[in-house]
Amino acid sequence: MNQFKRTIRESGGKITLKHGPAKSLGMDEGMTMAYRVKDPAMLKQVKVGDKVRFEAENADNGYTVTKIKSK
Ligand SMILES: [Cu+2]
Repeated sequence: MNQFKRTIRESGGKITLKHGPAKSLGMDEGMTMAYRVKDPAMLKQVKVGDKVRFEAENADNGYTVTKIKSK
């Protein structure tokens, strides 16, 4: 979990999420990956280790989280 926290702090504007299959994003299997966030303030809405619900889009500059909140 500490490692996850470090990821959020150091990589500026990115968050690493472990998620299940997301067919709408072309991800047929679960994975752990870094996403950009649409607004850096979104990173303050969740804490390391939280279970979250999120929405993401496959944007020109990479997969980007558009909504996120702790469960
Ligand atoms: Cu993914």
